[in-house]
Amino acid sequence: MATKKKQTFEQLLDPQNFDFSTVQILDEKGKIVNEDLMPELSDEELVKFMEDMVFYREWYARTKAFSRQGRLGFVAPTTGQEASQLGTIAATTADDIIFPGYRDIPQLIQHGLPHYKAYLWSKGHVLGNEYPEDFRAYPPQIIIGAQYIQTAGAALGIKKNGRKAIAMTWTGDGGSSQGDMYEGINFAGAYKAPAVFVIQNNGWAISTPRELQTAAPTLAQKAVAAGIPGIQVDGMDILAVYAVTKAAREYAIAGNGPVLIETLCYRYEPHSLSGDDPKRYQPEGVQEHWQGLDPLNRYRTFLTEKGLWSEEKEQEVIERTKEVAREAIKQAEEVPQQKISDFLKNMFETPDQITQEQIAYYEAKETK
Ligand SMILES: Cc1ncc(C[n+]2csc(CCOP(=O)(O)OP(=O)(O)O)c2C)c(N)n1
Ligand SMILES: [Mg+2]
Repeated sequence: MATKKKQTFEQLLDPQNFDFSTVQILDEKGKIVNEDLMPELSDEELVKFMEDMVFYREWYARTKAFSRQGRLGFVAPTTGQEASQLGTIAATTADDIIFPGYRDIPQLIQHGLPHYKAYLWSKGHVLGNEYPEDFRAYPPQIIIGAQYIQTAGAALGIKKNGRKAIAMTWTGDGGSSQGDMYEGINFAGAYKAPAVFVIQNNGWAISTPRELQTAAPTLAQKAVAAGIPGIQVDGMDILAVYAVTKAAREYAIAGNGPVLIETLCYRYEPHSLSGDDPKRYQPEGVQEHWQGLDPLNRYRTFLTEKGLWSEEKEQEVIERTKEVAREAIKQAEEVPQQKISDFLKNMFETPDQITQEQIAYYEAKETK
């Protein structure tokens, strides 16, 4: 998968670089294969990556169990995408504004969203979308690709305010076919707005394979037409994802404009827990292929060989995660159920006539 050619960040961040071979630092066997791009990280920081990946694999397992018990609403599986999600968000700071998609709940929580709010959002509760004033994030976007436009605008705002920060967003391989994605990167490129655009290419948009999204050999090369750098990275390698995103952030903050990053990854589970069956649209053997590239397995080998990880440590993280998830669902369930009228009141700042009529109708019903 990875290139054997020597890569430097200078070359990768050159808008005229038309070599989109995959950046990899840690291979599937847990060996460092690209020492030159290795980020400078302390042992604690290296361990934190593993803790985070173990945490979100277990968090998803808990979330799935709550969903199966009928206690949640919409849930988009994240298993398999840990390195892609956590490596990108790890390169941001609290000053950056993030625009996640519906699958990007881990990034939101890492950025500061209280865990129980993630569950309120899943339940469709309006309070799941209500964030503290100083929390620089937008609720998960459902309209595929729309977050790219919002990110371009927010990044221009950051530039105009002279802040040293970026706006960052994620969409999928499916989202990379949407007009919004092209408009977003084009606008941000023209205004040299400090944005980092991520395409998490997990191979499918529900049941539509990546091959039917575009004839382009990579999604990273879509950056070329916008005149901005595009980088394809092994999305199962947290070190590479982090290193590339960090370099992109620095490039954007230095005033050079946005960067597009494609992370090659895979989701082990269905598109959502609402019913699709990947066996009906994914060829046999695909799951096994990607399991051989698993982000946790390779990183566990790497850390264990360095004497920084053990089974006991992993078990500790899993137990802590179960506790956090139990507390989060409890807190979410303690929040009074939302009334239909409250939901409608949140549709518009000034409700139109039809919405006003509906609010009156439901208020009358609710007071009976
Ligand atoms: C504009 C728009 N069109 C269609 C949909 C329905 N839809 C929801 S998820 C999805 C697939 C998106 O796939 P991808 O961008 O690859 O992200 P992934 O779910 O694989 O992470 C579609 C078509 C939508 N939400 N918004
Ligand atoms: Mg996809």
